[in-house]
Parts: sequence; C-alpha cells; structure tokens
Amino acid sequence: MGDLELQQYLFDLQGYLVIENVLTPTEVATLNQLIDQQNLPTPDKQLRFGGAAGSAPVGPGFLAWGQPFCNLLDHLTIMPILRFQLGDCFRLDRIYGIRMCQGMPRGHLHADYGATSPTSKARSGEYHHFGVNEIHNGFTVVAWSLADAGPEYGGFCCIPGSHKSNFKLPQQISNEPAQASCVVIPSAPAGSAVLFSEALTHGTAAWHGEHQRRTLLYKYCVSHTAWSARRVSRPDNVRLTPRQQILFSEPADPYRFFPSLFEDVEDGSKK
Ligand SMILES: O=C(O)CCC(=O)C(=O)O
Ligand SMILES: [Fe+2]
Repeated sequence: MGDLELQQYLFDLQGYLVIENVLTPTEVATLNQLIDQQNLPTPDKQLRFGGAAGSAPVGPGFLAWGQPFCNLLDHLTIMPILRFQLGDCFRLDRIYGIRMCQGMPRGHLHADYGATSPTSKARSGEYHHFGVNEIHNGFTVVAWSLADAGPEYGGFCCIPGSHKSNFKLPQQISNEPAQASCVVIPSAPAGSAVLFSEALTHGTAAWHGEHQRRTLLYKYCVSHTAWSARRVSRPDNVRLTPRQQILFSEPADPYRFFPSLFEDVEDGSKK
C-alpha cells in the first residue's frame, strides 16, 4: 500500500492524521527561534499568536516572521494529501499559532461543519459526506507541532470518526471531555504535521507539559469556500513561489476563476 493510500484511508477513517518527522529538528529549532524573537506576551494571557483573519487582525500574521513559515504553506509532504481532499484548487483561509504553559485549562470541543457545528442548520456544502473510495472534505487544517504534544502533555484532542457522525455532541461529553473514553489526545512529537477535518469534533486538552506547547495552524479550504470575510494577506518581506501565491487568491469557482495549484507540476513543486 502506497503512503498516500494509507494516509487517505486513515484520514477518512479517523478524520485526522498525524505524520511524524516531516520537519527536521533543525527546521523545528529555526521556527522556534523566530517565534522567540517576537517577544510575545506570556501565553497565560493569550493562547493564540501570530494570527491573521481569525480573532486576530487581518494581515500576514506569522508569515511575515520569515521564509521558514512560508515554506510550510505548500510543504511537499502535505500537498498530495490536501489535493486528495480539497481537489486542485484550494486556498489558505486562516492561520495562527497556539502556545500553552503548564496548568493551562482545556478549551471546548467543537466542529465547524456537521451535526455539532453552529451552522448545522445551514445548507451543507462542506460537510464530510462520503462516497465509495472518495473523500469530500471542504476544510482541512494542518497543525505543525513545534513541541512534543500527546496524551502525557495535552494539546490537540478529538473524537476520532466524529466527522462522519450524524449526531450532535452529547452534553455530558462536552462537559467533561477528559472523562470520555472517545476523546483522544494524539501523540504529535515536535516536527509532526497533524491534519484534521474541520468537520471533526475537536478541541484543546489542558496542558500538563513542563515545556511550552507550540503549534502552528494553517487552515485550507476548497477555493469557493471561505470561513469569514477576512483574509490572510501575503507577507511583503518574503518572496513567495507562484504556487504559494495562488493560496492567497480570493475565493472563487475552481478552474474557472481560481487556478489549479498542480498545473505544470513535474517534481511536485509548481513551476
Ligand atoms: O488546541 C488545538 O490544537 C485545537 C485548536 C482549535 O481547535 C482551534 O483553534 O480551532
Ligand atoms: Fe478548532
């Protein structure tokens, strides 16, 4: 079984996928140093950092902190997986980082699409509906782990398989996710990429690690979808490749108004 086939099977089954060792220890260290240089306020005041187009102001966010952050935009390990889920045309919808210190409490379990989402009564378009040998998923998050996370520390948590559930999250699981055996905290050592569907019920588990949690979230959606009216903008101090530039295009119909990210691709990178 090829890597991609296995990855898609597991992603479809669980609604998330952890790929370890995508970044080398040196790459992780470089990203962490660049974050250190920002002199951010202590994370007990603010969990999220370097954001754009989320709760944070519009702008390039941490992409302006240097080339290594932009290199992750279309990392060759994640592009084939994103293509399988989102097709040839997708956009970067929003980005931010999360830092946590020991003792920081959990966040609430949530899903942006499907039965548990606040928009569950809206007409679906992005729900993770499934056909034989197909994944239809409109919104995928790639979370880069810059510090070890997992059951012994905390961090990202989720209910595997919940992206396909037809039922709203029961209140008792929502109230006490740490007591629910269906909620898992996947192990994500530094250098891993955690991919998950926004239809998956997921959240933040309390942080018990002595070290600081650090993760960078890049959220992608099919070209004709947007989460909010705000946009991440391109950093003006870093040169982007043509493929990276496409990720910042305005939402539009695939192919007709939004170019493919995979045209003229020979060695996996768009020319
Ligand atoms: O802590 C995490 O990794 C989950 C974060 C999350 O779900 C979010 O920011 O929407
Ligand atoms: Fe979330």
